[in-house]
Amino acid sequence: MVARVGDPTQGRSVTVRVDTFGVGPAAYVFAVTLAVQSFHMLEHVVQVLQAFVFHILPAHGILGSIFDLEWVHFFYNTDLYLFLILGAVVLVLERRPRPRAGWRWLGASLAFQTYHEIEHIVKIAQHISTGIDPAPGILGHFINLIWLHFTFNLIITSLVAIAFVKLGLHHEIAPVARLAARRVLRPRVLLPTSAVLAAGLVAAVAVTAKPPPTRGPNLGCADVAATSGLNFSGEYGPVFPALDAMGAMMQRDMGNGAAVGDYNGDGYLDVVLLGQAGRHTKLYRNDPGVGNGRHFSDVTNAAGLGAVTSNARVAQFLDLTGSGRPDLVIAADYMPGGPAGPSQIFRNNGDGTFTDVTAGSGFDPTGYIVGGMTFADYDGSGRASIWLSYWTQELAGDPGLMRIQGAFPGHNRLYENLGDYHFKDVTESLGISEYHADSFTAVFADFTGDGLPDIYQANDHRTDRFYRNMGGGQFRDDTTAVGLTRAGNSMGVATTVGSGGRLDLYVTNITDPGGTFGTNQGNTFMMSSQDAGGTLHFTDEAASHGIVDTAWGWGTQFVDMNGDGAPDIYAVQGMREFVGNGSVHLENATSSLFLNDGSGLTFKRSDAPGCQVPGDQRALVVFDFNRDGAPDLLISQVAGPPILLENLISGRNWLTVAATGPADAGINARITVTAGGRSQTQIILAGGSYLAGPPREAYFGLGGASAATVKVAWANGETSEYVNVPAGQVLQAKRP
Ligand SMILES: [Ca+2]
Ligand SMILES: [Ca+2]
Ligand SMILES: [Ca+2]
Ligand SMILES: [Ca+2]
Repeated sequence: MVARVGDPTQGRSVTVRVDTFGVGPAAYVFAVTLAVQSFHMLEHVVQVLQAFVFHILPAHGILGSIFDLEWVHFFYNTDLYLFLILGAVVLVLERRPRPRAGWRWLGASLAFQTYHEIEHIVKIAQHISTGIDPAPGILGHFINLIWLHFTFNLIITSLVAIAFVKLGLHHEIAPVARLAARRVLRPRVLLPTSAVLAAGLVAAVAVTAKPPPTRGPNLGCADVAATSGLNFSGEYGPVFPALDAMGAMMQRDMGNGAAVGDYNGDGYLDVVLLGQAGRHTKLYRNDPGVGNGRHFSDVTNAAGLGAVTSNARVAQFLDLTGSGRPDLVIAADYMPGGPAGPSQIFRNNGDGTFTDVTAGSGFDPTGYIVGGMTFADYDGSGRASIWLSYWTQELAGDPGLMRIQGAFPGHNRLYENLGDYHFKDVTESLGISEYHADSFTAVFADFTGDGLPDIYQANDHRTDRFYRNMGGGQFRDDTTAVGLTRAGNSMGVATTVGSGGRLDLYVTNITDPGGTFGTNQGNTFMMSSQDAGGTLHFTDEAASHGIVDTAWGWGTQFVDMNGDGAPDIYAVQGMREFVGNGSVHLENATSSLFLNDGSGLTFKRSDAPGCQVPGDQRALVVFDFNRDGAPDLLISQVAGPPILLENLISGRNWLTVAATGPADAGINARITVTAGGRSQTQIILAGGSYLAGPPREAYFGLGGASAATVKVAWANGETSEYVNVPAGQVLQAKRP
């Protein structure tokens, strides 16, 4: 029907197409707008329920569980914006009299939604350029994003609804609505419609309310630290008396690590958790538990470790002398006259006890804060030497200087292992200047492919450094040559074997989009390449892989959590005392699990129940504590208990390869497992992550394959091969 309508006071009229009920297009546009926005509002109710009732973070709403959440937000809001503009245009074209109040409410809706749209344009730009999810937009720097989204949408929904009514459009649409209601409310329509809606709601709830993690075919994690006997409480201890308030906070909060190794040779990995000054470092023996479970027994005193009350930062189980038994090396913050004892070396006596052999060993590091400890046979002696790194509170921007005087004493050191528990500080003869800045984790492995382990040193406030092993006990600072130019906040380091068999690095940093803390440059994924002349080069590709943001990141490791043969990434986070209420992003952060899409090009944050957990986390050690093949995660916390995330996935095929041999010959062994037409390579490190003492074994998910071929290229150049190795076991690869 075509009707002539118009404003009689203007003395003119226009033609508007209205339908049989006399309803103009504007009314339909606004009705559809409100319907879509009502669903949008429901999404935000679901998101609030997920976050604050079910404690699922990041809360994804309904469509966000299927699509990229940032794009879902962006499209919803852009749709709403376009609908509102369209509605306003159609209203103008209709030139029918509308109450002024209606136009005012419509104006308010448009103004508010314009700002809302600006926020989402900023958010999507942040998301695209940095990969941050959720990107904070503008106000998200200051207010919890979930409540912000909810409030914005509540306001805009209300404004549009009021405008709809004030414009009188609800009167126009009422006859259609009544007719529709009469048709729909008939039993033969109503019943199936209700059934469909109810099914939809149930489906939405099923998506939202994830069941608690249970053992089964889908990935899930459960913290079993307390129930498995790891009754450790990481408590604050006294700090060095001379420290100012900031220095004291740093020393309290940099974290205390964890180490894993089978000290008693029963095939199960035992755990050392490190304490602060005056608090006990503890050894937990991995014993049989109820059923097929495991139980950690505190054997600290029985093992002769009861007197370890240093401010112990990082430890490793390591066979220093070739006895065939892992000794224990503990690096501690230490200065003569300080509140606690020095770093220590404990000989494994082979009867379940350790003896302190530090005195006269030459292992006498002083300084604080110990930021990392790693081992490698750098000089072909057949023994693993010790690289120690120190964080010295050097905050001034001064990248040109090699020698920098920080507020704390200490500099990075190399202790050569002379055998028989004797060491020599050879730092000054390495050919690289003593580096004195803010060093954290180091990786001591062969990056260049010449068989000589090099050193990648992650640094806070300055560029990471790369020391190339030139042979003959000499290193060369190739930092600039390999392209390390960024001064960020590097802390933890994970390694993976990338293209060409070279090591790539994932380095955790501080990501705080509000800019309050750290440089906010995000994590780096340093992909290595090598030119024809063998020159190594690193390029950061974190953004394109979707792995920039793990909040205030610390320990990290590549680990195939879902057993599909593609290495995933786990990273822990925290800095609670220092952050306080200063950053919504950091306060709400959890640990991160990024699942590999199988190509290695894209990682997507996992929403597997129980696998991403809150806390004030520091060290991460990956190990299979219960020998079901699925790697589990040990996480130390500051001023809190450890977390032991048991990997609950079952029904997958796994193979564990333990690399052993005289004097921990497995360090830097390159293990390649081929199964089902797919090859995976891992390198055994004695270091990496952050404040971590990892076991000398690697965990391989075999997907559907039931057997594998295993090749081991040992650090000394020898090789071993094992064919037709059935899945579901620990292969003890021993260097010949
Ligand atoms: Ca054991
Ligand atoms: Ca090398
Ligand atoms: Ca995987
Ligand atoms: Ca396990």
